[in-house]
Amino acid sequence: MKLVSNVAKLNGKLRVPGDKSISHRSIMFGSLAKGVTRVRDILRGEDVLSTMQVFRDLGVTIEDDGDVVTIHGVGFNGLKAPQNKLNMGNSGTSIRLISGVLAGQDFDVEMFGDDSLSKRPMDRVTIPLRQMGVEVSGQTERDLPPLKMHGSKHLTPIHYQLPVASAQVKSALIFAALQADGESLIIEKEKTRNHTEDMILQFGGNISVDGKEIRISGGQEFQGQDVVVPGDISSAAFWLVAGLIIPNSKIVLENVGINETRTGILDVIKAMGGNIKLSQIDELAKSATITVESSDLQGIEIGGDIIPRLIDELPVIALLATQANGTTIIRDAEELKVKETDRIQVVADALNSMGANITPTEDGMIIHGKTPLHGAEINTFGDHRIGMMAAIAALLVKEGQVSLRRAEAINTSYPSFFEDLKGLIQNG
Ligand code: SPQ
Repeated sequence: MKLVSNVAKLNGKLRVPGDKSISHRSIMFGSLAKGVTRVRDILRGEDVLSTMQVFRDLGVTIEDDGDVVTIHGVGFNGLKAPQNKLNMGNSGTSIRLISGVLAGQDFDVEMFGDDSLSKRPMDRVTIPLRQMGVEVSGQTERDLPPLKMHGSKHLTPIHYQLPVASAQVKSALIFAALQADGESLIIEKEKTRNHTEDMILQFGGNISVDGKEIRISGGQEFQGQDVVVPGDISSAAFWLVAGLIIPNSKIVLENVGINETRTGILDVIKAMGGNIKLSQIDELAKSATITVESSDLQGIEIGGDIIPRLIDELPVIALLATQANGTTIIRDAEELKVKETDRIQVVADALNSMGANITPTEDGMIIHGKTPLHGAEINTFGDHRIGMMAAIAALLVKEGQVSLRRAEAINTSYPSFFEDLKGLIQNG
């Protein structure tokens, strides 16, 4: 696919699609609750559709009239053994969180995914789940998918210190702990996105969170709820960066989720001197309107406990840094290596092939700023965030053409990405 380049400015107002993490979890909690759950503004990206299909395969009735998704919950005891292997597509969130759900089910399942998911380590969830009494096996010593699993109705509660900062591992263990015989203690390495914990409370359950320590008791029941999904800050990130780096631009993003475990990118933009404003802040819905304008930016150091708060935004933050004054150093982000691609290497290769000056490191990148970008052929390797980062980078290009291979990966999290881009260019 040929990407649009050399745009004069971007201008306009838009609403990004619903938050992917919250959309997945709304289907999971809706299925595990008793009664009906109605979800508005859900993301209809391929990852979330995978989660929806898996719960249908597990015997849950889920209807979608194009506006509201209605889930007829069956409770933890109402899931049925699937007739087929469960297809998780490209979605790490689906396979890891659903492993936690199925840990408490006394039937055989097999879970598989696409070429990218088949390279991602599942041992981070299988090791603690085995300790709880689950039979599970994957490929190689890292337990790559496909995973074969047989859960148990008598799971042992777990006391577990997470060796990685991962909301997916935490959430998988919370789902398993909810079905265990007693209280579990899960201790995070760093605080990560807390949508699972928030949703337990929203669905009428109990969970105690004290800093990085999470206590959760088994045998809880949830009641169906009405859920409204805010816009995804990880999708908004592409427009935030575009508005900052394309001259004479102003972009207004309405109804963006601003849960504090996800807003690291806003802190980074402020620290770099970006012109960014929040308005219409809704404390209850944890959402706001965010406005950005083109800015003169300064390189900074990004590391430590902010990393989990912006982990998915680092590819586009790297692009931002190529246009800042001075050098930006990203560290403590080794988790990027086990995403849909090795995002340290793939981001550095893609942007360097366009003329950037990025040195990949073991746990991040060193990015020298103020580098003009030129045309190149970029491959997403099946990673949606690489595709969208390349499409924003292309907007700056004055010489040559940027073409994108495997652009369809973008449908994973943002099917209307190119329509939204067109709107901002036409108003620009
Ligand atoms: O679902 P998937 O493929 O793992 O999605 C990604 C993404 O970029 O969309 C990561 F590649 O987001 C993860 C995120 O990195 C979604 C997520 C969640 O919803 O719990 C948590 C993070 O992953 P992790 O491994 O840090 O727990």
